[in-house]
Amino acid sequence: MFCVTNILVVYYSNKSTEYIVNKLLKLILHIVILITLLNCGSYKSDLNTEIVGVIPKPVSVNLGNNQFVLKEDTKIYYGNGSDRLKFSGIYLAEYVKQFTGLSLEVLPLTASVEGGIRLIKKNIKRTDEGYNLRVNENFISITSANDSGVFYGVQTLIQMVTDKKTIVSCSINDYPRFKWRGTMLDVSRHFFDVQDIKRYIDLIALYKINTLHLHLTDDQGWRIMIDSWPELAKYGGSTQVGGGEGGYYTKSDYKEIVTYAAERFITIVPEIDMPGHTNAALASYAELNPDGIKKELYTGIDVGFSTLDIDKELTYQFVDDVIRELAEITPGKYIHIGGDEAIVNQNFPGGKMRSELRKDYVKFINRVEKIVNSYGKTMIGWEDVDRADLDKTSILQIWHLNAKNTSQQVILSPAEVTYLDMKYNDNTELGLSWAGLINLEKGYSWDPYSEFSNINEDQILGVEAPLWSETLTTIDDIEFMAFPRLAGYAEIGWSRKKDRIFEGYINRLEENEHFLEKLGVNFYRSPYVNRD
Ligand code: TNX
Repeated sequence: MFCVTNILVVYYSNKSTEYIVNKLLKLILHIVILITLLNCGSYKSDLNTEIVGVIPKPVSVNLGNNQFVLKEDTKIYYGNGSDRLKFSGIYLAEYVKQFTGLSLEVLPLTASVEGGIRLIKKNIKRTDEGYNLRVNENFISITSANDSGVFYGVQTLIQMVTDKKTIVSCSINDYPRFKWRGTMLDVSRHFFDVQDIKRYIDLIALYKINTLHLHLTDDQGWRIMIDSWPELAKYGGSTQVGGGEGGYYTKSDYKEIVTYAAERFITIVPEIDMPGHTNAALASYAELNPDGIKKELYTGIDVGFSTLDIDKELTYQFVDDVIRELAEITPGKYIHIGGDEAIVNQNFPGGKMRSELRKDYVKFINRVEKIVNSYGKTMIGWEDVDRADLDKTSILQIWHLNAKNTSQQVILSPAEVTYLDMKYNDNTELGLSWAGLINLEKGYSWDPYSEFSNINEDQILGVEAPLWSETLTTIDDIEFMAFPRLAGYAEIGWSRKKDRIFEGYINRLEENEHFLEKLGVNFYRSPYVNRD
């Protein structure tokens, strides 16, 4: 300002003092107005999404100054005669019914239609899962190039309805940052039945999560029927942590889960953990054991004591049978083979030492990868499998913040910030704390690119938050540990880095808690959220 004054003084030196002071005052006034306008602009755009209260935060929200009012005779129209759009229409109608009591009819869209809520698939600029949502006083429209985008637009609208019959007029353009937006559920340490899994799928779909990784086998239980090795599920699935009755999915249960998820644009990624974490299999078949003796079933929570016999040909026959049968009932392109914590013991049963194990481990993973590929699937393994000579298609699931360089594609699940089984604080009764406590701020305030700057951005497929179930026995327990943190991980996966501000997220969460309440979710009430 001092500089500007000097220049002006020189410029106007031949004018009267009064004239100069007037000019100066005007200039200052203009500058003040300009700064105020600029500030208002950025504040307003952030406020817009907070008013709308949607999680994950949409890319852009412009609010209008009227509203659409839902009435008993409001219709939902689906375009293109498409069953998938019809499904999205019915989905929306069910939530509107639950929240407002209104029963909206779902009908095909025709040229003569006026008003209503319209779900339309057509060529728009974006070709991914993005969508446009327009609300004005006459109609609501959701448009996308893909069925999935229409479904995501519907999820946004569902969050905007909650219990209101009026929806603020707005124009939302939205699209995801990452392709992989996932969560994992451990159904081995404790078994959760098909109903529980469906409930979890419904909840994660609302936050635009598109991948559910099921950790189907571990030391404590084998949870999927494999016809050629039936004792795996029948005996190996007959208990769980603490000694409960356990359980397993029949193939038809599994297919039901896969279909239910696919309708909601969620891919199921099945995991068979090997060569470690295999006690349930070793207890079911003596011949899988290095010493040929059946193990006892295990109901504790230790890790790192079990292994398949890497030297036996029968082991590879076993792996082939399991992967083949699983691939047959898994339409998604991925099979997760675990591979974690396989060489944690100094002494391998049979007396081999660690260095030799390392070679054995590499040999094992190399063969398993070929088996997975032979059934047309892409292999995923926990980061430990990077020791093998992996094919370039195989994907690593990173579970530590300080991950090494790799040339594979990666999914990020760093335990220190994404493990949903870590306690919120010292008083959280459920959960573990080996990777630290994870409160809402810690879980939210990290970014994939900055945190993993040693990995190229184009190698990062996305983010997945795992929920291990050593301490969880019911769907209520699952909900308590997953929500609201999972909403934050969904936002890390969907929203742009520059739009993610913790305070803004907490403001939206305040609104979103009403939504979770309406859905009867047993979510954790974090002290970050204002509930006055
Ligand atoms: C680590 S992360 C595990 C699991 C445990 C979990 C408990 C990883 C690949 N393995 O076996 O259940 O910690 O938080």
